[in-house]
Amino acid sequence: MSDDTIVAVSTPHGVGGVALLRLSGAHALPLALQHLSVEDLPPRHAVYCRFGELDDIIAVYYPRGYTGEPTVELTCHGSLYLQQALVQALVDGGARLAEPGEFTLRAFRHGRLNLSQAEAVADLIEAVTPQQHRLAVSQLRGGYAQKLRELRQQLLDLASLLELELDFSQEDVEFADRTRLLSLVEDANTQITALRGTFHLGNALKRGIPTAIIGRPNAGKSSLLNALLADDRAIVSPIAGTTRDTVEETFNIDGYTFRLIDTAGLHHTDDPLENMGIDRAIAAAAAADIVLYVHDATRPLSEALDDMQSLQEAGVKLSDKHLWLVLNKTDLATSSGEDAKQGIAVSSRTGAGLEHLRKAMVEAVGSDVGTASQTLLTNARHYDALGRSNEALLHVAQGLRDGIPADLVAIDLRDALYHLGTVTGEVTNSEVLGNIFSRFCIGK
Ligand SMILES: Nc1nc2c(ncn2[C@@H]2O[C@H](COP(=O)(O)OP(=O)(O)OP(=O)(O)O)[C@@H](O)[C@H]2O)c(=O)[nH]1
Ligand SMILES: [Mg+2]
Repeated sequence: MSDDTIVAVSTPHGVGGVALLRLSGAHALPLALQHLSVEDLPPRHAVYCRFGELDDIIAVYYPRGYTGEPTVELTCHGSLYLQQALVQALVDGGARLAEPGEFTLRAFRHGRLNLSQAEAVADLIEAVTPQQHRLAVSQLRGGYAQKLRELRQQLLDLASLLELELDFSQEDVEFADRTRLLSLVEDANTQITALRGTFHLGNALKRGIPTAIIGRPNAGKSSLLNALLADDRAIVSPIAGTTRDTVEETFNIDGYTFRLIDTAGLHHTDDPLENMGIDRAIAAAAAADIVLYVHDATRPLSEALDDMQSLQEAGVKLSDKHLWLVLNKTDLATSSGEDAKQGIAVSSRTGAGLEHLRKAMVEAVGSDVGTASQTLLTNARHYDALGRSNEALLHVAQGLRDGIPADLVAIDLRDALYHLGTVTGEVTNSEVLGNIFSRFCIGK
């Protein structure tokens, strides 16, 4: 591990009222003092002083800062010139420019954060909605990491007992209670499966709830997209078949992010290009959590019902989704009372009914979140690692039931422990660390 002292600007790149430079490492304090108009910096006190001839600044020294190392934070005026000049002066004095995420990497190496918490820091910085923020904070506060660590420890104890038996292989002893091991493995698997089950929702909340807008050509799908976004995002025209490819855009309502996907109109055609678009529309509906089926209210409702039927036949499980029939163009046609009961009546042109639709979308997600467990898995790397450990544990359980030799069971158990450990960072390798910390910006 390097004991370099690293430096970077931690505020966003650009001009600001002020900018914050962070200097971290064994020599942070003497390196900073080389340039400051004061003799010393008392720990954790804001000191107003001069940085060379460059600027009047505020300096704060932390014996154990965010990184777990001596850290000096310098707040200067926010011009790009000053930011550059201060960093350069510190580099000339012996500091090194920090790599992306290196401050957080050091925090992890010094045990200030576990790996899933370090990842949560990245999520926290990226959060733009209250929901994304809440998820990141829950992970940062420990979330499921603690639970996984306990689970891993119990399994680790049993793995050690199992491996001890191998040293006595001549003597036919069993240190590890097989019944207890099996029930622990099964319990671990249940917990891991439950946690993995929250990933779909967790990920949707983080990246935007996939919401497909489908329907016949000219029904007003693109108009609805534009109306919901309050933006001219997609081309709208009276020509049927205007939208050929899928058009995606995210927007936020009440703290939730939705990923709206406008699609090509569903109909039978020989045009290969149009058919490609229709295939994409069906795929979008299949992958969506919410499907808005847009129906032109001036047309017979049977068209919509036929389409739902075709979608089911194409393998889209509509029953798994929040599916709404959106009766559009109600400014032209007052749909019969019966029709209106079956769907949400809107007009993309006048905006009528859109508020009702937005509310329904938020309520649907809210109810999903309400029924989900407290901790939601939002991290694809964790999802993958837990899947691998799940698989290995299934082998362990099977092996125990079949009474296969301890050394074989131990191999699967070690495999499961390895993957569990990668989530919280008890097990690391440089590839995993590289992937995680390269997501950060410089200065974090
Ligand atoms: N009066 C009225 N016209 C609408 C409404 N919504 C859409 N239209 C019109 O209907 C026509 C088709 O609208 P689009 O949004 O392009 O329809 P689409 O479903 O995306 O059509 P394709 O991309 O061809 O599948 C346009 O001329 C729109 O102006 C509405 O609520 N009221
Ligand atoms: Mg369109």
